[in-house]
Amino acid sequence: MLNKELIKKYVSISKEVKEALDQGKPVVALESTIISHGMPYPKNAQTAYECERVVRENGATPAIIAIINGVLKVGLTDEEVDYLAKEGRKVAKVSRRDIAHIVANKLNGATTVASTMIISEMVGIKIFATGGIGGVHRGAEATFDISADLEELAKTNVAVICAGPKAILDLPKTLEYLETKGVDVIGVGTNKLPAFYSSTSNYNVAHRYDEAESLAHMLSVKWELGLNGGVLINNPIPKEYEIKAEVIDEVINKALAEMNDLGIKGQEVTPFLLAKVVELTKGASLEANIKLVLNNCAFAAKVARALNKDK
Ligand code: PSU
Ligand code: MN
Repeated sequence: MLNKELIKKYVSISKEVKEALDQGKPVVALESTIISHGMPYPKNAQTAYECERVVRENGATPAIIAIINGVLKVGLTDEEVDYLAKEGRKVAKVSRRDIAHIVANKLNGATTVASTMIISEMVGIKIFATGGIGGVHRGAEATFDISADLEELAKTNVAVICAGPKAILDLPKTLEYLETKGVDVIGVGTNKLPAFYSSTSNYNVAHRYDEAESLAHMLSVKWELGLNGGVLINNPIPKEYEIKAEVIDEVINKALAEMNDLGIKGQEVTPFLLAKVVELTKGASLEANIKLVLNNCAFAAKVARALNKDK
């Protein structure tokens, strides 16, 4: 955590989140790249509000994180959410490497999983819900495209609840990377790694947990033992909303081929592929994405509550 002086200097925590943190109540962090770069307007704004509602409904306080005019914001106003949603991909996508630049120059930025974890840790938030994380991209042996999210999971003490790495990535390579870095990969109610749009895949998670309570207890033990780093908690999309692997794989292969033809690289890769998959599925992937994020928000709130009780 940052000390009080530095929090004052760089961070602005909303009244609701500050009260919850001061009183030791459960808080769930939410990222903002998913708003600006992960979904189109106006579904992105609606989904952000829904996420906040679902976290509250499940007994925790939501804290959407972003950088506004160079200030690290924890808990956004509706106007700030609307701004990030409307501006979309014009807002800078901020990962670890970009934070100092955006803050020093008083700019705006949407935070990725990596930077949302960093800012969560600065203020003492342990639980973070999102849709999907970045990982090792297909073809990484040639491009070296490995998301900074994985490195962050290796060192920052925040548990990330997602629906699994999506099939735009190389799943087995992502798992190998996480294993090397000492990141536990949990399946919620499953031994198989969920694959974002699909509830399952052919790959095994490291450990399975069926309840928020036992999972929260494991997190307490990990951090009490000084085993720094995050945990990747993979919560499968509910079956009624999933898109079968065979269907989504074909779409992803088309999107990847188009990406390679256009020569898209670096930070643009993930937003391009997400938007392309939405277009090719005529919006079906977006609906699945929204459902799985809300499902993760509900589970994250339960884990945050259980973690507070376990202390
Ligand atoms: N996966 C999704 N939706 C998203 C992202 C990933 O299903 O919006 C975003 C997250 O913010 C994640 C980032 O941290 O993309 C990863 O980008 P990159 O692969 O460039 O590290
Ligand atoms: Mn990348």
